[in-house]
Amino acid sequence: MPRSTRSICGSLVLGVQSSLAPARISRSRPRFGFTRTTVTAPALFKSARGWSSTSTQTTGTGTAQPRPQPQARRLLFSSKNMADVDTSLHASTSGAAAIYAELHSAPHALKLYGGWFCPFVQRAWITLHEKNVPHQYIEVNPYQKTPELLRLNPRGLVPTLAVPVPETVGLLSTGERAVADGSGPVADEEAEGGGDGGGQNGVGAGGVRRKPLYESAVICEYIDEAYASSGIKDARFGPGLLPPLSEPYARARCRLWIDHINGKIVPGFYRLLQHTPEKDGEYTLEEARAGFLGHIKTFVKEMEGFSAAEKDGDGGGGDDTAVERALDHEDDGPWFLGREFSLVDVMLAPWARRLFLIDHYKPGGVGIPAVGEGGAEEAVWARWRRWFGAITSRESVKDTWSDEEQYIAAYKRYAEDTTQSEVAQATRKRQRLP
Ligand SMILES: N[C@@H](CCC(=O)N[C@@H](CS)C(=O)NCC(=O)O)C(=O)O
Repeated sequence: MPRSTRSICGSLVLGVQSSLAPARISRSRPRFGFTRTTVTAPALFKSARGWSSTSTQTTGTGTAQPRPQPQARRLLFSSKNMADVDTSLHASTSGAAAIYAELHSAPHALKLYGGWFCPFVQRAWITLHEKNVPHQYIEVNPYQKTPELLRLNPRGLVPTLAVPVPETVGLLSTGERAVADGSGPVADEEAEGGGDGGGQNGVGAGGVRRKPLYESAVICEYIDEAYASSGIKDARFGPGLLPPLSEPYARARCRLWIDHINGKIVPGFYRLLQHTPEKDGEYTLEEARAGFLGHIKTFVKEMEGFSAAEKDGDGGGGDDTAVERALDHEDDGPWFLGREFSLVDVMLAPWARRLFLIDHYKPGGVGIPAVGEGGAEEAVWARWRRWFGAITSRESVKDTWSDEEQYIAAYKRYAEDTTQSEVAQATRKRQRLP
């Protein structure tokens, strides 16, 4: 049976607006024709320490940028000499993501340290949303490499998850136990002004111990396993995002295609986005685009509803019957596994959502053909469009998405290949992504 889509944010928007007493939600039409939604509430600006977003300046892109406070300026040149294009990123979420972040801004034993712009973070955020897991979202700028972030994650990357340690649960009262297993809010050390939950093996003043976890794919699997509902009477958390343990092959196959996303599609995305004319001697934009589209097509042919007969052909066949067959699976659901939404969909969602950046910045765009223009591969692209439409309409994806103009400003440094992010450096050197 298809799973019902839960809307956490959608159903809470009105409540949020009224509960944010000082909040103001305004809309304006900026450049690029996108509608900008800005939520202005002190609580929203819980950003990296030493980074006060209440003081802003306007850049050439028309995007309000935080003016670094003295402490932040020192940090700019501390652990890693990151380019200004990285350290001066917009400091906080906006649009729907700002509302979702505000809903999860109260201190909680389970903490997600993230950056609004980061697709790896969005994976973890989508998973928390899908599973309906209570947590605290803390916005940080990973290019600042604060001691707090490095203490939790020596790689200095987001997402980083601070996980309540189960061993302490037995020491807690019933209410605190609910908190430590992530099912309720906590008045812990955050209320005293603490920030990182005690770091590795640290004990907060509230007595909750936490351990860090990082790597988005690992975090998502952890959340899925740790917050599994234990039966029909315990439906606190959303459905599992991998096939059941009784289907080991199906689980392994999901991991196989997650590996394809991580090892082929995601690197192909950055290779295409970071292409500049100066690189033509090394590889052309056309080659980068063809490589990326090739990885997408390989993936689409593995989707449920793309038949074996079509897979055998070079692209599914462009004749009307093949296209109809590819589209004739409406009832089977649009997801990689058909009706079941899974971690495979989660893993690709953030980059699918960011494809418009390639259209925005690169001549010729992503190159995915419009309806009816896929030629011999129309059936493949028809199946892709069905998945793409579904994933970009999914509540968890929409609720963790900031205003598009903010992404356009943030990804300019990738499009111009000026960022010193670890992902970009690895892409330049054709190394495995961090
Ligand atoms: N493999 C990591 C990659 C995470 C990652 O690269 N995050 C970026 C933000 S999108 C980051 O923290 N960059 C900081 C840096 O490059 O120094 C994961 O899947 O979590």
